[in-house]
Amino acid sequence: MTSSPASDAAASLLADLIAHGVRDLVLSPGSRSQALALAAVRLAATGDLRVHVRIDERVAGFTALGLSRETGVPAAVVCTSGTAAANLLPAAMEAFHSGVPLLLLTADRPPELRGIGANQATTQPGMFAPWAREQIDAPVPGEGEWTGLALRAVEIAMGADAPHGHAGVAGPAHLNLPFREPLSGEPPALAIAHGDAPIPAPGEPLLLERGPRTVVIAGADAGPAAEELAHEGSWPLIAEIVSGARFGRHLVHGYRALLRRDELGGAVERAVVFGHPTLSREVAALLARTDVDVIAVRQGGEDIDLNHRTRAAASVTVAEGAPDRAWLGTWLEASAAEAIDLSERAPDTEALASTDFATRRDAIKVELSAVRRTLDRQLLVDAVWRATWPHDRLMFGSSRLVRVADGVLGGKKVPVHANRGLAGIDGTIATATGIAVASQADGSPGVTRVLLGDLAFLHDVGALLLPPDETEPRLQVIVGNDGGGTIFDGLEVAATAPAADLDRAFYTPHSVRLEQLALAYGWEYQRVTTRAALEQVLTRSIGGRQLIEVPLAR
Ligand SMILES: Cc1ncc(C[n+]2csc(CCOP(=O)(O)OP(=O)(O)O)c2C)c(N)n1
Ligand SMILES: [Mg+2]
Repeated sequence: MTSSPASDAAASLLADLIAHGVRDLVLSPGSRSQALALAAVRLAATGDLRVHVRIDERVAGFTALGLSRETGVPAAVVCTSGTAAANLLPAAMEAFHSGVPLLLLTADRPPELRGIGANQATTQPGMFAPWAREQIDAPVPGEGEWTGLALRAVEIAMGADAPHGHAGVAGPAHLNLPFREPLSGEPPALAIAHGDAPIPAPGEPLLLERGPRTVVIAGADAGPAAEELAHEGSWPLIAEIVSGARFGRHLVHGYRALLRRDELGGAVERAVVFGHPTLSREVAALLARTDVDVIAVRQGGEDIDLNHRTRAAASVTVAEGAPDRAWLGTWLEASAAEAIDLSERAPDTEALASTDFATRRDAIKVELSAVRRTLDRQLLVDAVWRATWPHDRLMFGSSRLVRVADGVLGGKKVPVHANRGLAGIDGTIATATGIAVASQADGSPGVTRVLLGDLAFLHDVGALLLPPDETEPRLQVIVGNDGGGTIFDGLEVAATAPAADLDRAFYTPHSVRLEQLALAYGWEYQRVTTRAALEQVLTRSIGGRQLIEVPLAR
């Protein structure tokens, strides 16, 4: 075999990516990208890279997004030219808006084959332009150097040079890589130096004076920093279920109702926002108020500025001084009254063991009805929340369940993920497989649970296809199946559309047999209708992939 500039350049590029912290690469098959694919598989065999193969590039893109979400380091995704590359767009958009690092490596035809009707050739340079932090159309191997490309791409993906106040905000970077024949050849010898991804220095923290009546708001991907600030400032914490900050003593229950009250939400003078709030119109309304001083500690690619005078900050600290205990107290008192307890009462063991027949019979009846209680959305999200622990991961789809969970669940320090950058119903399962694989890579015993609706599930059904020779993700996909998109029943359209039109164009009914899908793709399947059965399924130790279907009333 003779050597090829394509293989040499591809192998050095991947070695450089590894040297700059990249650990995961998702690969979709194709001819033009063969040099990259062969180098990747070789690096996987030596343990230098984790390679995940997915035939559908949309699935590949979201899988990479999930890997990046979980590791905080950009995963690379490699595909061939043409529509293959276009399928990476949804994940690229989501990564940009949620501030997740991602490397898009698209193979391309060399320049002389572009724009002349050559097979599988289109305009790829700049194709992710509004969402890629930077795009580089590399020279053809042998004609120009690829040295420096890897470092540049990783730095950009990690948030270097991000515009106006976004230093440290991660996002996608696009390398368009043209290859000329021979597309592969003798694999070059490589020395791999493992390194860490360059983390850009954050900007100066903004000092928050004490005084204004303040709330801390944690939107999607806010992380523990929001809880820390609430603690430091003695301020109430409004934390969405997807924030990763729904815990701690300052957490407020039933925040939507509280924000509507004059003496609480109405009295707010300052709001410090972490992450990207998307789940309630009450928070959006607060952030749109021009009489509220809004400070956004943003972690995604677009500034929050709903009141057109929001200040962006890389981080914040609190000035010395006495906390406003009365303000915090009013919130926590109102919050306590809003807390919801969905747990079953503990069984009455005394009555169950009673020697009096009637007492025992009544106690058994109570127990049986509790065990047989059919599941509704609240009980479903509660059971999943209770079954999930810090070593687990929980991913929400953009179905109704995330809103129900946001409304009723209490505080718990659990790592939560959701694609709330654009709140798409696409890519949920693929993202979760990436999260699962990354979270268990270090031998961690946790389970990744995905809670989503039936349409979100069906949208990403292709993500059930996993290669037989890769590490099995420990994954429970829990589908609340209400036969279509019932979110629309509660939206404006339900009031304007005739019932039949609402059904056909929005609810979009289906009668897909999820069990058969699960079995076709080699997943274990369970259908559960009662709380007791669900608890049992959730807490049983699992070895691999499970689909859990929970029928829900429309
Ligand atoms: C990619 C994409 N397409 C369309 C939408 C609009 N959309 C939002 S929710 C939804 C229906 C979700 O249905 P399901 O997952 O069954 O959840 P349910 O509303 O029934 O709880 C749709 C189509 C979207 N958010 N993303
Ligand atoms: Mg549904």
